[in-house]
Amino acid sequence: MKRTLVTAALPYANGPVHIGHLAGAYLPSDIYVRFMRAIESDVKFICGSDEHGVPITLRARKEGITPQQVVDKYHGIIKKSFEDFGISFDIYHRTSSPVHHQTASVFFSTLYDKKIFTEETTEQYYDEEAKTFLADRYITGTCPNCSNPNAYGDQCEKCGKSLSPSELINPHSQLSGKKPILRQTKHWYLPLDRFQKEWLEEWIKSHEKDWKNNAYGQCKSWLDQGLQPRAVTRDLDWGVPVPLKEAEGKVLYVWFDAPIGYISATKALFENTSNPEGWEPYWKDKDTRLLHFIGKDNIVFHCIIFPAMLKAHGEFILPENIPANEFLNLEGEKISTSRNWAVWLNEYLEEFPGKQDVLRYTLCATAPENKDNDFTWKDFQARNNNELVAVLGNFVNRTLVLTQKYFEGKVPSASSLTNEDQACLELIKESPKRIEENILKFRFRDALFELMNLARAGNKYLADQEPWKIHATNPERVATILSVSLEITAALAYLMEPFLPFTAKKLLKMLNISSKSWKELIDKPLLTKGHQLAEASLLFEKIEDAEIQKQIDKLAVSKAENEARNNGPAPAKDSTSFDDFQKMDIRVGTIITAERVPKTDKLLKLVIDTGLDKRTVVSGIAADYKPENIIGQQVSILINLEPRKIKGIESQGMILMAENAKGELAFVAPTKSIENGGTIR
Ligand code: B3M
Ligand code: ZN
Repeated sequence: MKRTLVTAALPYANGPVHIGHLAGAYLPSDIYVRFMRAIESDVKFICGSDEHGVPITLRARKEGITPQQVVDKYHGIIKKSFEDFGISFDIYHRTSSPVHHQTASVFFSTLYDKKIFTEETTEQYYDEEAKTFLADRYITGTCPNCSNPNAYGDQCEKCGKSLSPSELINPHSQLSGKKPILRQTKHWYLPLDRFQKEWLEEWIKSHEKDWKNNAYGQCKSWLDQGLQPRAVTRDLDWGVPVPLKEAEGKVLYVWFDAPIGYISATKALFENTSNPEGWEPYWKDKDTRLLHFIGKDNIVFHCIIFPAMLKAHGEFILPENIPANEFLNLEGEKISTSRNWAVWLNEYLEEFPGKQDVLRYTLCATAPENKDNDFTWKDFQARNNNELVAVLGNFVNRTLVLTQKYFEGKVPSASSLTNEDQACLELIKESPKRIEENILKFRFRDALFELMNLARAGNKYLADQEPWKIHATNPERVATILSVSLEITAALAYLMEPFLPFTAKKLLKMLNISSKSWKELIDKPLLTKGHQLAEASLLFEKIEDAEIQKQIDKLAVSKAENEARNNGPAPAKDSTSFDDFQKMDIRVGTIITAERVPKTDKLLKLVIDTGLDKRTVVSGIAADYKPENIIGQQVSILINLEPRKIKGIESQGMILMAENAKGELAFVAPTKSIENGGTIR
């Protein structure tokens, strides 16, 4: 293989990253790349923040800041988490950068000039109040497939079906909450239907054997249903502007620009070097292997849509493989940002400082490679205590401490070798091959298992040979045993690097050696006789029950908070006396005039006939009711509330409203007509 370009999915810069992200795309790709570097293969590792798309603009609205402020904030947090966990990108770029805007814009123009796109004017949902079209997540409604009432315009997160806004039942705007109207707008489409017949179907079928089942299976089902033209532009104001005069106010669809982000990041990597064109072979030379590491929710974009774009463009190679992982659950439940059901990488490091490798180890050992998998804190603890501490750490520590004790930390020389000694030395030569074979097939769990197998073999060897028992009688044999153990230790230091880079560094330092190409591990001994080792310290520490319980309790709090927020009604208030209740004078009234209070979103000025008088009330119901629709509506009005000035208007009372958890309001009115002035008690 001449050259490899590895990409990891660009995370949306709308929140920090959690263990599901790490296990899905970033840890496997990092292990792969570190391995490639260890065998001295030409590899570049590309990632960056995906800074466009509706999730970002929605987040900005929610936090009351601009989209740029959102992406600046989260780009920094995400970048730091990746660095902290040793995810060794050659570049972590961002799609709000000028290089990216330019690259994406030119990419679109190239396809446009080649007359690839079809153009279509269709009716799209439009929010009259917010004066904007409602793309993707700006619109929600009921899923036609599973009846989930909170499906998005682009996807139902409950059943996973990909949707278009027009398929939603009872759609409403995320901006105003209103039912949107249909309005005409023109967009540009990638003719996937045409590509399917011309080459795409055949190309995907040619990968039946080498792609993982999830990627191949999802593609197959899309192809079986027949691909449809796909719009690559949107009516939004955040994104890469469509470079056409007639497309003012439109931007590229985020899934059109984001994968181009891989290209612009590769460009940026070479930008200020002596070889600014150096990026091109990584994207254009057919001897380059392009690999996209992703989570399963991104499969169609990387297996169908992006390859279609690359091929249509004409200058680029297509991906060779798309190693997609399934999902990682947490304590038996789907990881969820909105429910705060996650282990955030930044928070993990606060609670377990210096223990990046423990998480890397656990996530690799339980990686959701072929099916969804579960992360539990108990398993995390067990993997640390029973595997990292008791096997790997214990073996290394005993070897180093005994060498210090018996040989003043100098590597002793081996004399005649027993079968057991030889078996260990054989395994040292076998292990890199077995690890390599698994990594190249994207089987990272198996690769890690082979690494631990070597540690396990070393641990058993030492326990069986018991050098501490024969030191007085047979020092020569002890020298041999420790020299074999040290060879295993050195091999572990090199071989663990892709998986446990922080520990590898520590161990290399203790062994007083520097890292080495794996090619050199095969023939020569790794340590020379008489080599002086440095001071030893423990590689791993036991994690106590109390630390784990703290994490479990933290999740229990998230769960309780969610239940209170989502499912249950507000908790009951303290009791009140009947007398206090009797003090309130609540009457039936009728709205006789209604108008909006200028310069406010929510307020209406109402005049109510209370049967006793006609009085003015200012009420915060404008999001739910239009003034012209509520004239004549009977209401319940608290008439003896002290008058208050609201926006300069004296409000003489308060009308009663029912409210649900989403904040939607409804009048509380008699179910048959009662004269104005009737009492409510
Ligand atoms: N940002 C979706 C995601 O984070 C998207 C990936 C883009 S990769 C080009 O799942
Ligand atoms: Zn659904």
